[in-house]
Amino acid sequence: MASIYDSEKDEQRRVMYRGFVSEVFIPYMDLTEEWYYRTFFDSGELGFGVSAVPLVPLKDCPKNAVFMDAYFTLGDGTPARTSNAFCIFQKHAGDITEVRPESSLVVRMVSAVGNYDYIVDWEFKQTGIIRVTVGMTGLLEVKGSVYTHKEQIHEEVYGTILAENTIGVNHDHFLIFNLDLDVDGEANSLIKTNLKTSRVNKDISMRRSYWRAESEAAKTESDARIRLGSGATMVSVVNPNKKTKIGNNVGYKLVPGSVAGTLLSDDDYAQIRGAFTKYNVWVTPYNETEKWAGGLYTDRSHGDDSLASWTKRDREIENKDIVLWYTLGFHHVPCQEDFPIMPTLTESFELRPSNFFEHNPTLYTKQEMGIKIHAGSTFSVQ
Ligand SMILES: [Cu+2]
Repeated sequence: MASIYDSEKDEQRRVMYRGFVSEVFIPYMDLTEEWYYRTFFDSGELGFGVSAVPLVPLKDCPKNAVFMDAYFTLGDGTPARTSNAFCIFQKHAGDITEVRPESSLVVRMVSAVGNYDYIVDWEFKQTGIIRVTVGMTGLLEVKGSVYTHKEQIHEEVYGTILAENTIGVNHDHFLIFNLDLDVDGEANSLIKTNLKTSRVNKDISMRRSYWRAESEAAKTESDARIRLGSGATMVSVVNPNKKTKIGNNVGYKLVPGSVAGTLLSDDDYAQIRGAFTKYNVWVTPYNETEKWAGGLYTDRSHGDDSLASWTKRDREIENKDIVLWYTLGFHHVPCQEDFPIMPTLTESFELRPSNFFEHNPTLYTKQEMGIKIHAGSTFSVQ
């Protein structure tokens, strides 16, 4: 749970009940017998949390980090422990915010799933911004080939020749986050803001066009399936029951990072199972059984127990405890520098206060300004 101390109101205000990586979907684009089925669900098939690696002090996390263990259940029901699965530290990156050094609280885990390593940072800033950063590195999934030079290749090889006899196969990385926001309380609504260009009549202004923001609350799940990309659609979660002094609904907006949608067709079996990639944003009413976007038994999934199928019920989502689902994604066409180990590629997104505070909260930052997260213990940034 993440809440932020509002120094003007002198109270802890809730922002997020829970947030986590729900699924990581990596479909490869090779049609051959040995490869066509390689459409990995790193969370549902392999376990994103189970694959968390023990973090090494001073290597994986800085000197001031505190470490926490993780507990999970093995296949036979016995409990198991991963030591140092998380580290939590105050970060002084040398960045500035409003003329003072920025400091933030970072919660980190690293999951080594198959051939890739994912470094996931949840960063809580004094501005109220929650920034989620995913660093990807590791070994490319490559295949052997008879070819030793690009000029020899006159057939579809589904990727790039990276070295002699080695092809790096094209694929996607989609990480879908389950973000159970509780913006200043449980009852929230999704607001879609569309920027629309309007023509201007000559007798009104010297200008011929301008854009205006049109906002509406999503009433049901089908209203909240959103494709991002052009920047003209913005998404925020507001508490419709709470307003600032001057009348705006308190809210948090999603500032997307790398936006990629699926390029596969709806009837492709990989896409039927990974249908949540069809939109970048979905919203569902909170339901404790709906945690895993690819379904509970992902490895046997036919797509009938997944985020895309749940939302077919088109439930009401206005002024309710809602979950925002956001997919961070990119298409990966391998290049030679990715071989044999890919340099870390970093992608991120933000949840950013939007009329949540009366003013820029950092202007009032004193020693007591802080961000509290509850993750078994309580930590705060001073
Ligand atoms: Cu990749």
